[in-house]
Order: sequence, then C-alpha cells, then structure tokens
Amino acid sequence: AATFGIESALKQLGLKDINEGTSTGSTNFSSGDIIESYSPVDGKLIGKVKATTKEDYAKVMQAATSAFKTWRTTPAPLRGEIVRQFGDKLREKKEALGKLVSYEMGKSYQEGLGEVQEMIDICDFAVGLSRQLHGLTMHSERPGHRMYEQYHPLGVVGIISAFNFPVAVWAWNTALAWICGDVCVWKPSEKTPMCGVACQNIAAEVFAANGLPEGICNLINGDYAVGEMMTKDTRIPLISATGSTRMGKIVAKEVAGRLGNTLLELGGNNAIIVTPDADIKMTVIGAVFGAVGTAGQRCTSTRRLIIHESMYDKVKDAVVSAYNQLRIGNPLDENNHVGPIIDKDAVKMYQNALEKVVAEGGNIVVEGGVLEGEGYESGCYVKPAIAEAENSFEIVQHETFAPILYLLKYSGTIENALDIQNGVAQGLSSAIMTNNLREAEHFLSVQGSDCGIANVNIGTSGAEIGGAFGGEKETGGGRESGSDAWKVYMRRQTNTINYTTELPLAQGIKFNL
Ligand code: UN1
Repeated sequence: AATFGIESALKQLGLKDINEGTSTGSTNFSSGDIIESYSPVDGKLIGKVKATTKEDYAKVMQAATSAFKTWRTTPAPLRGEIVRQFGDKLREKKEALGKLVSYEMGKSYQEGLGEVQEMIDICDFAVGLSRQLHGLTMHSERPGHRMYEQYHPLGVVGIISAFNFPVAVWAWNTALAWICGDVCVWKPSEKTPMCGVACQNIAAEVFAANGLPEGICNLINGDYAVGEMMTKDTRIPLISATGSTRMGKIVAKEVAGRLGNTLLELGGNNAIIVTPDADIKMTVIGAVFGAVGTAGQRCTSTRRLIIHESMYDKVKDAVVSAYNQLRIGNPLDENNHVGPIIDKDAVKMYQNALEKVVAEGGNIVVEGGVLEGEGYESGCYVKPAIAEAENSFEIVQHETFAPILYLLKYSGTIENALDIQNGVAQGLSSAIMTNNLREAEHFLSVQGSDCGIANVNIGTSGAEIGGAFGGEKETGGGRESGSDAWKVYMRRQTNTINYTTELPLAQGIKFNL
C-alpha cells in the first residue's frame, strides 16, 4: 500500500526518535505516562510522547518565566525577525508538516498544506505588526504635561488548542504573542500530540540558531488535567483556549476565579442563508465545502442551510447531487474529497446525532453510515449526511463535530431567515448567498447576523488570517489572528508626564499646602 511519504515527512520533522520512545526539544521535560498517537487514516501508531507531570510542569514554568526576562527586553522588531525566520522554516517544511497534519488529524493533504499556509501567513502578518504595536497619544488637560499609552507584554501565555487545527491555531496565538514579547506554553490536543512536537522542534531550531532560550516556546502534553495546571496558575495572565463550549466554560470559570484573562474560541453552529436571489452554483460549492471539508470538523463548518421555500427543491437537489459525487477515503490521496473523522468516539457522536435527528422527526435525504472494508480499516470513515430538520430540534441546536448538514426552510422575508440563523446558542460564522443588495446589507446590519463572522456570497469556513477570528455567545467572545487581536496579548499602560516645576492636579482640584 502507498505510504504517501509519511516516513520521510516524520524524519524531516525530527519525529523519528519519538517512535522509539525518546523525545526532543522542551518535551525533554515530559516524563509522565506514554500518550500514543494513532492515525485515523489507517489506524496505525504514528508515535508516542510522554505526558507532562506536575514536576515537569514546574520545570516548564521555570524555563518560561526565565525566558520572558530575556524576551521582553528584546526589541519588538527583533522579535519580529525571529518570527520571520520561523515563517521561513515553515516554508521549508510545509509539505512535511502538511502531511503530518493530514495523517495525524485526517484532513485532506490539500487542507493540511492550507493549514501550514495559515501559519506562514500569520508569521508574515506578525512580522509587520512587530513595528506597529502602536498606542495613542492624548492631550493633557494640564499645562506642561504629556499623556500617552503604551503596550507591554503580559508574560506567559497559555495556549490550549484542539485537534481539528492541530498547528495553525497555535501559530495564530504564538506568532502574535511572540512579537508582543510574551512567551508561550502550549498544550496541543492529546489527539494530535505529534503535530505539537513537530512545531516545537521547528521553533526550537530557530531559537537555538539565534542564541535565544527555548523557554520562549514551551510544549506540555496531556489531557485536561495538564490544561488545568495552567488555568489554575496565577503566573499565567492569559489563557487562550480553542475547543468545545463545554471545555470553554470550565476554563473560563477557573481563570475568572483568579481574575485572569481568557481568549475563548469555542463551538459554532454556522448557517448559510440561501435567498431567492442566490447563485445556485456558488451556493453548492460554498455549502458542500463548508459541510464536508475537514469532514465537518471545523469550528466554522456549515451545519445548517437555511433555504427560501421558493429555492428549496432546487438547492436540495443540487446539493444532494454534489454529495453523490464525493469520494471518501485516504486524505493523503488527492483524488479523495473527504477523509476520516478523528476517532471512534467521534464516530459514535456522529451516529448518535443521526439517530437523534430521525427520532425528533427529521428526514434523511443523504444517508450516513460508517464505511467498512479495504482502506477503511481505522473505522473512522463516515459518509457525509444530510437531513431535513427544524431549527428547534435539540440536535440541530447542538454542534456535532462531524459531516452532518441540516436543511431548514424559511418563507417570507430575510427577517425570518435571520430568526432561524440567530436562533442558536452559538455565534461564530454565518453567510448569506444573494445578489440582492438590500438583503445582503440587512444581513450585515445591526439587525442582521449576530455572529463574529458574517460573509456575503462566501461559505462559513475558510476565513483569512488578516481579520479578527472568533464569535459571540457560546462561541466565547474571543478574537484571535488578524486586525487588532494582538492587543489581547499585551497590557496597556497609560502614562502622564509632567515636565514643569508645578504640580497642578487634574479636574482643577486645589490642594494648597
Ligand atoms: C477552527 O476550526 O478552529 O476559517 C479554525 C476557517 C479556518 C480556521 C478554522 N481558517 O475555517
């Protein structure tokens, strides 16, 4: 059977030793239980890492806090230069890392490459930003006084990321945190630990080549118990967490309890509204890629199609016929559109969701099912499914991380479609397909979509790194990546300087001694 060059990719990423039980980079600190990583692609063992114990964690924090002292006094443009070098290394290793992402997580190789491209893009963005960490200057109300604000680094930033974007989400956080002068401690998903070590190795190479401490970049391994060491740690002023709403609520509570800050990127329940003026061809591409891309495991995946009754049958038929052409199989084979989902637990959740939608009165229009036989030995390949449903169904209100698309019908005006679209607990991404200017603008207006991302004539997934990424309501409210998301990684200080020999008080207060 074709191995698609996996062995050579692992070697290029410095992961060979780990297969034999040892590890490199800061993961040297990790000495706990073995975590094995099995590929959902073929069910084979990829490698092993060791979990981080309490004692290991103490060493990591020691390395991080000490590295912060060096890093915070390194001028921001020089920090940008390091991130530039990191971006260059990613360019060199793009194919190898993209392949590992595909093999360990199960997304298509094309999407694996796309994910590494997001890392490269955020590095470029961060390099530019490293000379633009601007604050404002203000006019003082007192004579001979100057007022301004400046941004200082926060310190240690904790990053908790999910399996579905095992490398890019870390890069969005870490590239910005680094140029801001912060150091990072990263806990990747325990479902994709090899991706974590691969990134750590690349970063460690860059820091070593520049004589900088590796503690600027730290990796910890394990499940929620390891994440909890960070959420409880008062030395970590910011925890950036991506994952389920359930996880986010626990993290938020814990970190708020010590008045720390969180940046939360949680569940979505993203919809595309298809209006009477939609371009059908564009709608089908946007909806199908949105629903089955990454096997429905993006937080921006399209979960609901809200279709005007006048278009309903036409859109339904076009989407169903596109589904019939989908090829499901090894994601490293570029002929396939859809790879496996992450593991057998995810398969169970997928099956449960399909059972539930039927039990609640839904109508399956594209049958689901778990694939068996040659090429599907891992047991993680499922058929993308479509069900006609009602927005009020409990299962439709819930984010199932699998390729299941719900068709919902609306009649009348765009307001009715928006009631459905906004009528869920999550608020990440949303889209409208229309050539009607009034509808498009209404969708984007204050009365429109309540999501952090609202697109016109584009699907819900595949956001560019240049914009702030995140959502409202149960999505958690955080914004990462582009725009001014960097400000979350810094503390703002307001400075007033008196260059006279008098000490006038603000607000005109007289205090004569
Ligand atoms: C995620 O699923 O956690 O917008 C991130 C997108 C990608 C990022 C998704 N750029 O689909």
